[in-house]
Amino acid sequence: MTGSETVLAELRDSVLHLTLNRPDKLNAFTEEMHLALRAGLERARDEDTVRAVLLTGAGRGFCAGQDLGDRDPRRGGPPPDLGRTLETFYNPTLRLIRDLEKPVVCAVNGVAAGAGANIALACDIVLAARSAKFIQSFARIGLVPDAGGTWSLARILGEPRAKALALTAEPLMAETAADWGLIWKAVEDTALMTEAETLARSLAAGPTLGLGMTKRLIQAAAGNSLEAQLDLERDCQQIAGRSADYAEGVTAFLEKRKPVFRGEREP
Ligand code: LHQ
Repeated sequence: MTGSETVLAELRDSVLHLTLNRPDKLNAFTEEMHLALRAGLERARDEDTVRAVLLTGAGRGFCAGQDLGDRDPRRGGPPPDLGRTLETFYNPTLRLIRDLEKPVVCAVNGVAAGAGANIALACDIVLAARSAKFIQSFARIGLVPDAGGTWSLARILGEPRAKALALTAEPLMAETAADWGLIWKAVEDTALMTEAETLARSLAAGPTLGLGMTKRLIQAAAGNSLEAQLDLERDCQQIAGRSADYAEGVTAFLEKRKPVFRGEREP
């Protein structure tokens, strides 16, 4: 196990497990924690031995967003520059998750509030414990949703549900989030980690180059015309078709056996 105490990092079966670890504060973000999570994601980006990421939280919560004790207004002084906080701490993390060409599984083990909810929603496959809830809590404290929340909520849910969640800050239970297509699925609390680990392990044993480009393609789709997307699919497939994992996948199919993918990042 490596990483600062506020984010635990452990590589097992090619899956980098990143666990937000301030359970007594429902894993609310401090600056130290931001940097530790970023270091974990950069490791996932840079090390070929990492072929998938599993993000979760320690204790009864997933993440309660920014640590509100960090900027106690009762201490006085000039108001904080939260735009700078976002640019310095949150936005790099969001970009790392989205740009990482490896699958990122998120196991939402309990409440996910504020930026904590939106970091979860930025991940590629989100599983949540049935008891978990997602709260766009920003309206309760006079802020706007951040960490990509307005982007993902509007895109995934459409304006009516996105606006209602953000304007009311009402909790959304995991099962409804799954019914609405906001997450992949809600699972029994006791089954969450086993199911998330099995999924992450199986993705980590997959054709990493192809999976990474699949993620890139799907993310590009909303901003592309059909023409542009067809071009991008062609270019990615050309690369995938030259990979050792493609040759192995076809050979294994013809030999009626399970493929053994090596997950090389270059064809
Ligand atoms: C917390 C927190 C927390 C500190 C629970 N901070 N201690 C970006 C740019 C820069 C600045 C501003 O923000 C942002 C993005 C954001 O994320 S803004 C949104 C920030 N988050 C929130 O507003 C959520 C605040 N938390 C809550 O509403 C509740 O704690 C929820 C609904 C998450 C959970 O409620 P409960 O299950 O009833 O737990 P609790 O409230 O009793 O919390 C347990 C402990 O965790 C407690 O500490 P204590 O020492 O009293 O036991 C809380 O104070 C602490 N905690 N969230 N964000």
